[in-house]
Amino acid sequence: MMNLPPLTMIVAATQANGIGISRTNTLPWRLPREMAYFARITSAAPEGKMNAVVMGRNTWESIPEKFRPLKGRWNVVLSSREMPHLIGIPNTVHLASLSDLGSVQPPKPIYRFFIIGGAALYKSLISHPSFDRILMTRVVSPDYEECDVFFPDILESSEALPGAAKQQSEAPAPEDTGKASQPARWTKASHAELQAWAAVPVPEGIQEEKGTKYDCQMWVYRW
Ligand code: FOL
Repeated sequence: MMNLPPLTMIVAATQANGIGISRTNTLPWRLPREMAYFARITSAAPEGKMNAVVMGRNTWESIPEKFRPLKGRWNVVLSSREMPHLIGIPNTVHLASLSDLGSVQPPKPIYRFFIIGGAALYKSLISHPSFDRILMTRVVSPDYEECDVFFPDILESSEALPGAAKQQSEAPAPEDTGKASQPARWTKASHAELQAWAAVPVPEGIQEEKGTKYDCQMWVYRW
């Protein structure tokens, strides 16, 4: 049996959490350097190990055929539907649920599990006990108002707190006792912490590609 290690969601989202366009089943933008960052960070693993990229059916179908399966990574496609066309594709497995991971053997020991979307899969894993990290590329501008697929509201309450990035959300209110009134525990890591965790180059500060501005962030759930 395979014991589930920590789960990291990776996503690029607008400030309104827009991540995609349903009609075309595509990302709202084409950002080659941002995509290269996605490929780099999801691929980086120590010698003898590999990472898993876990995705839903729509996300699998959205990846251009020439990039499928995502190379150098174990591609895990979750869907309750049958996906007979996935049988025999190297480094690729179809499962009905993450809890079925124990019934399959990865090509190499898995170093990290990256949840790469889409919206339905992200939403289904919000309360998963092993989910504790989000690599969020925040698309600052433009707004991409054509988005109609959204990342769930996980960080909103944390972002709204003054000094969320400085982890001041840890400080409880004076008369605060019960768990229900605990402050948000999602805290934004520093660039240095993201860089150290990634072990590959991470763009620092606001990036710009073809008029789109974005910021590569890491958020961690701290107990
Ligand atoms: N996270 C981030 N930060 N950016 C994204 O674009 C992103 N996209 C998805 C999930 N998390 C993300 C899901 N969509 C490919 C295409 C779509 C996709 C994820 C990956 C893809 O083709 N990736 C290739 C690189 C292709 C290239 O270099 O243009 C890969 O090898 O990873």
